[in-house]
Amino acid sequence: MSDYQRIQTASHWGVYNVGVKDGHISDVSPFPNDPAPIRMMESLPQMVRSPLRIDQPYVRASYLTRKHDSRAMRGCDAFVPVCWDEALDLVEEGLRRIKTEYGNESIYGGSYGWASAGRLHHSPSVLKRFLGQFGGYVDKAGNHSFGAAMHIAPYVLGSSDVTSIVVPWREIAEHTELVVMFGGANSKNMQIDPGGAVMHETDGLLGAIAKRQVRFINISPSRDDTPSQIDGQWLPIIPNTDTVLMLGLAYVLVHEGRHDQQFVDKYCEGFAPFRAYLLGESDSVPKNQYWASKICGVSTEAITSLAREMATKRTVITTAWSVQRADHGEQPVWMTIVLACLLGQINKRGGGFSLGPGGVSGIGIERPGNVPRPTLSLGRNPIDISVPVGRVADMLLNPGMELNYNGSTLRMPDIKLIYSAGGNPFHHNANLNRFVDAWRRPDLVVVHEPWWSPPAKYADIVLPATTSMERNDILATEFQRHWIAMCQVIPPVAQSRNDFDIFAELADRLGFGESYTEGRDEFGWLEHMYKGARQKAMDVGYEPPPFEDFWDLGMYEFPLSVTNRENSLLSDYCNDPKKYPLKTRSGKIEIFSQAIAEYKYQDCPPHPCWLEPVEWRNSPIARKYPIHLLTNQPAGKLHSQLDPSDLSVSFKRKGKEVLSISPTDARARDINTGDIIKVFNDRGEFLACAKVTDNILDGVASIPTGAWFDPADPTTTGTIDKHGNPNVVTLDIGTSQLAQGSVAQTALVQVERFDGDLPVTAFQLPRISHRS
Ligand SMILES: Nc1nc2c(c(=O)[nH]1)N[C@H]1C(S)=C(S)[C@@H](COP(=O)(O)OP(=O)(O)OC[C@H]3O[C@@H](n4cnc5c(=O)[nH]c(N)nc54)[C@H](O)[C@@H]3O)O[C@H]1N2
Ligand SMILES: Nc1nc2c(c(=O)[nH]1)N[C@H]1C(S)=C(S)[C@@H](COP(=O)(O)OP(=O)(O)OC[C@H]3O[C@@H](n4cnc5c(=O)[nH]c(N)nc54)[C@H](O)[C@@H]3O)O[C@H]1N2
Ligand SMILES: [Mo]
Repeated sequence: MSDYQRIQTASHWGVYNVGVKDGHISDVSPFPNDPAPIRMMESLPQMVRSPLRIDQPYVRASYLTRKHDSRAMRGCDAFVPVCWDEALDLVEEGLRRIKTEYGNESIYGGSYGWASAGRLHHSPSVLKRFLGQFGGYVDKAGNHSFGAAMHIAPYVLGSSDVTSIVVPWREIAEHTELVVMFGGANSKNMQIDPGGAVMHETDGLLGAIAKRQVRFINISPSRDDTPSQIDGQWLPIIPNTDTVLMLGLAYVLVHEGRHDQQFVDKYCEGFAPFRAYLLGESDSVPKNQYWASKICGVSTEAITSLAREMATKRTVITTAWSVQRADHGEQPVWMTIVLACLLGQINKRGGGFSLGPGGVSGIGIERPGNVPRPTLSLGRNPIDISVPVGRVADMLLNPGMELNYNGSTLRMPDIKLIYSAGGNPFHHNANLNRFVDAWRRPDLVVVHEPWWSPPAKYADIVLPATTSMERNDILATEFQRHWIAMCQVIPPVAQSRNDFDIFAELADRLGFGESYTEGRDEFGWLEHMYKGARQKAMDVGYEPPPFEDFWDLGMYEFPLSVTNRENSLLSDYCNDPKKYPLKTRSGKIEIFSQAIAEYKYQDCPPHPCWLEPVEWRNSPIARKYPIHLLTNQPAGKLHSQLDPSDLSVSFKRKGKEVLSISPTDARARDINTGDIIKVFNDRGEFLACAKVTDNILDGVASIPTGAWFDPADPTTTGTIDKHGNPNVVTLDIGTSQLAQGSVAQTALVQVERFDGDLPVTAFQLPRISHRS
């Protein structure tokens, strides 16, 4: 008799059922309610028993004998298998010593990363709960996704919640005539949601939009950024010059008197100094269509006619997060808002602006309001230091350095211990060769990972973590209207343990086990978290069932009818600006910010401006490195997660990531589709496989991120990456002193054909050495 069960679990890329027969995964099927399930759901069931799973704790060989004197060996050493007790002894000893000698401000627990879905077993959260109770840790500030937007928006709109300030797709389907997309809205990105996509609804909504023949203009260096359902117009633009095009459009509107002066007078602060800049009264440079065209590469006719069309049609302006992930990334965000104000449609249905629609699945989807989430309390962090996520290498390399950041000065702490769980620093950080040097500075690096991914290989002590399929949890995210029961599908693989339980044992050893667990086990916590959220939900009129019923049913769907959320921040303000002033200094939308003026930042002036990026087509260094490299999100995986899965590998060629390059640029370099190529600048070099396509602008190349870091010779820094990890060439400066955001999309490179091949070894196990 065979025993078969179907068990529901979930991931960032969807809810799915796993068939388990005689203890083995036999099949995977999508969540029946999901209108457009995606293939990525097959990848985790496939990877869960991969030979790359870390089967037990390991310690870097020379750490065992020489401790931190051997830190330069991080990433190139063998690993010694040890039992859990010995591994935890070493972690405990390291934590105690470093706390005693250097204090908690020497512990970095910022651990950026998407980890996996689920509210209890979210590894960066359990890490923070643990380190907070241990006396505190240095945290991260901002994010890689929309770091510039979330820092500039409070000054302009009085809120950092940029993901909520969008015109819903349904409203676009019903009311909008024209969508002007800076950076497009690439369908591949709508597969996932942070914490879990449940309903992939954008597909259907974009289908409805396509039927109504709303006009879409994709302003991007890449034609592929038009959503797949939409037959849009491609208006190619030179990377990092979106602000220029927006200024050119604004100029035409103002110069021709087509802007909405009444809207500006009523709702905006500080138009006069911006107008003087726009018209060239303050610097003798009118930002007209002729000026703009020369810089951004869009013709003067196209700029003029687009501005006129925008003024006559119900228009939504959208700006992808990628556009602000660039030097001076605050400016295109600010300028998007100003341009929408000039059109005066923010208070009209189907008009206005969106920051990052389509960045993930749930953005722009109607959601009920006030949906609470079951959460694990992080507790207090007694150390009040947070370092911007893109400045981690600066922190590790330059303790004591002073960094101007958002109106204050941050003194970089002296980090002795990095504790990382749920992120891949060798994916999310830029300028990886410099980052590897930085990572080799602290005394101790502890990593929890399910797989032998780059962070595991670059650790001193590696503790094997379970995946979401090996534990019980609850999916609840801000972008979806469901709570989903995530049920354990299989027992923990090999000796892996839940991150939560690893920290519970460490807390016990360190004397605060009771306060860390509060006496609860996994189901105790799930029930506790659920009950707290259920009470909040009932207080505002929802009726989620008691925990046992929820778990049996497997889900609760919040009805849309209770309090449907519209673009509430701006609609409330526009309906009644006196009653609902914005939380900006003036209470209005700020075209000029006195607060920013007081900072006197050259790289972030008090109104939106064109500031040249450090690297772009017209920089002096473009003579040596003439290709602007764009590094977008991968279609077949989430960042670096599941990179070895069949789906992810199917997007590679010759085992390497695929770089798109224009026919003109390819011809000049004698490159054909399928050739192995070398991409390089002064920061580093990587191999990729070429795809020659006229979907990309001349002078631009594009490669998806996520290839596991694979340096040819890890014993030194700076050797060629064999796999196509573009972060060996990206730049690790901040967008400006204001946001200090990441600038991944600002990088110039040269591309040439590479004769021969260096096979990828990123998916091999590290060297394992056994003690005699
Ligand atoms: N060049 C360039 N670089 C970029 C970007 C770009 O546009 N260009 N984009 C940036 C952006 S927006 C982001 S958000 C970042 C993303 O960067 P990250 O979020 O760091 O990337 P992930 O690959 O999702 O890393 C998650 C890691 O957690 C591990 N993991 C998964 N589940 C668990 C678990 O339960 N427990 C533990 N302990 N570990 C787990 C996975 O194996 C994986 O190694 O990358 C950034 N990097
Ligand atoms: N499948 C999948 N989906 C994902 C992710 C993933 O890893 N895999 N990651 C998720 C995460 S964490 C995030 S933050 C979002 C990111 O969402 P986005 O930032 O919107 O996504 P990207 O793919 O980085 O960039 C979108 C496009 O912007 C264009 N672009 C780049 N630079 C410029 C520029 O200067 N000007 C203009 N006009 N266009 C430019 C590029 O052609 C690129 O294809 O995606 C999310 N979605
Ligand atoms: Mo992101």
